[in-house]
Amino acid sequence: MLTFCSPAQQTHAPMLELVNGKAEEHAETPARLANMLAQMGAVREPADFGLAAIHAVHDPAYVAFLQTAHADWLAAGREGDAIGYAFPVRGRRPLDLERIDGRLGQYGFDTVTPIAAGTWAAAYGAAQSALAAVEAVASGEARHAFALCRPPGHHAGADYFGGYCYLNNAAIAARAAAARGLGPVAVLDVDYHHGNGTQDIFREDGSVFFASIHADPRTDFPYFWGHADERGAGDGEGATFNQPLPRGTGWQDYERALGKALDAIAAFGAKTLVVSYGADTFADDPITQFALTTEDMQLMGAMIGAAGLPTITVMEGGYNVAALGRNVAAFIAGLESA
Ligand code: SP5
Ligand code: ZN
Repeated sequence: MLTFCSPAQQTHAPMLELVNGKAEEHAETPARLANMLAQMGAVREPADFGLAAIHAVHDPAYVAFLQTAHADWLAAGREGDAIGYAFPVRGRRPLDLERIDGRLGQYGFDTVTPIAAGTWAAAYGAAQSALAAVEAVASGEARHAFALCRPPGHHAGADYFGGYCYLNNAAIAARAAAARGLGPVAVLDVDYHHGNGTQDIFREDGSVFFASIHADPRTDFPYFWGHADERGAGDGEGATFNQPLPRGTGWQDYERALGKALDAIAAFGAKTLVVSYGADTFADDPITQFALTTEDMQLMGAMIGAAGLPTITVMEGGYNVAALGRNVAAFIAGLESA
């Protein structure tokens, strides 16, 4: 598998996340990527494709906020990572705030996504890895390409960060792929958590299909998105397909849902598939509650490969660090076996 990763991606090292009333060690660590790289053969460094493809998805004011947020935090006399503590409820008017705490609240939706000194450089590098994977497929160099993105992206919207995500690598890849003539594009999100950012970005865009299989938001993060009745809006009505599954779901039920997602993607007429792959569906993941095995990751990859579409896979979650590389390798082996 042609695989991309930027060294800049390791400069993001958030210290803590505020969760369940406690400050805990952050789950999205540089060790995750190190473990994946140890299981991967040669990995290529992406070229720099610039900001244009990022601005095709994200509000430039939000991108500018990300670029300076940590420096603004330090300038306000703080130390460590930037974390907001005041968030506007839905429907509050957008304000052009100056104070870093107001800006963190305006652009963020949780307390588990700190902005550290290296966050912007890493998020930018991850987006470039996703764009390099698109370019490899668009140029005909590869049928399948994999971007070892970190930080992940699928919880980030056009103008917000959250869920350990800052730039939406899958959405950036999907838009870039369409612009390179690879459309119609479908995004298949198999991370344990709902890809709320991707859904929001394409909610009213009927040219990109979004299918997600995830833990029921009634019990799991991100809570406010991912319910089965969210089906898109306007021109995008019917181009969003959510399948929330209960905690404890194993391969048998997962496979059925994946079959339905792939059927819907075929019915949409997708020519290219962007996969948001999270290994946090793994039974022994420390922060989630599905029951897939490493062998199931291979079956998942094989089913996706059997859809017969060129794929651009971007890495999302997966927090069992010791098993992460093995799970990714199994998924890739399955994808390539089809
Ligand atoms: C990309 C992705 O998988 N994001 C997931 C974000 C979910 N975070 C919610 C908080 C979960 C509890 N964190 C446990 C902390 C362990 N130190
Ligand atoms: Zn996840």
